[in-house]
Amino acid sequence: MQKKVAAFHDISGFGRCALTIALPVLSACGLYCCPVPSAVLSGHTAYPNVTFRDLTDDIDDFIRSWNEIGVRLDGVYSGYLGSERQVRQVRALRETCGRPECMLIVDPVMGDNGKAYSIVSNESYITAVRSLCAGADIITPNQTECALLLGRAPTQYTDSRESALDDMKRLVDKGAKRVVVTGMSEGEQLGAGFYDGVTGESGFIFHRRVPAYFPGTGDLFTSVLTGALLGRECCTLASAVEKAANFVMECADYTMRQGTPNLEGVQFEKLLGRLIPEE
Ligand code: PXL
Repeated sequence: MQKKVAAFHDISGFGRCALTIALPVLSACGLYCCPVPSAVLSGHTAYPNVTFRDLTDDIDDFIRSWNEIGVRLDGVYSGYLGSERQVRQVRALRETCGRPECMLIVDPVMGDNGKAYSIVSNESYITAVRSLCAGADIITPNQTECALLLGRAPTQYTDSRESALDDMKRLVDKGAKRVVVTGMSEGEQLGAGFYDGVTGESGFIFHRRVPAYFPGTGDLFTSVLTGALLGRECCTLASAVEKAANFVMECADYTMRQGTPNLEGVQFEKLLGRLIPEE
């Protein structure tokens, strides 16, 4: 049976991120991706003066309608959330429309490169995201978000494996079952660490650093990770992290060679075929 995963993210008209990445990527991985649009923007927030329409008021009815239709989900994957109430709606979606084994994958989108996004303007938003992460099967913070989740300043992180593993264990102690930390640097390499609080397995995956910054790579990473874990070939956390990290690196490398503006995000379209599972 094909698995169904709800993608609870915004839709931004320009600049690849959120739903414009999650939908094609999860489909390529063979999943039926059902979007829950948290907000509609004209572009992602790295562009100036974008329009933003918050859809929080629609989501309770959206969930009620899915329940009536009989939607039963194998996964709920949340990313950029436009309001504190939406953080609670993610949990309500899983409780209402999830199968008992429904996997909750939370990307606690709150910032990058030591800076918090403007949505993280108050402590109660961070508190709500922490509580969502505490009930998640997998969380995928970058280093900045990891610091915010643990109550530190967004700049307070180091790239040492020891401190990253320590942070991941602390996030598991707070309730998340598995943690993947992205955006780690090691010499000339970039990579991710993972800690599985269920099996105790941990590790780090590093690859060549593409010397450019593109928005939306966190969304691409977690979409591929979700697709790998819930897709037909259903792999281990280590191999899912490796697949996601390599795919993001390949897309960034391809985009740099094409020379398109970094703010448009990475060109993943022509590489999507690599994600399609064999029949
Ligand atoms: O990539 C995360 C993201 C998602 N959605 C919106 C964003 C961002 C990051 O800036 O602005 C609207």
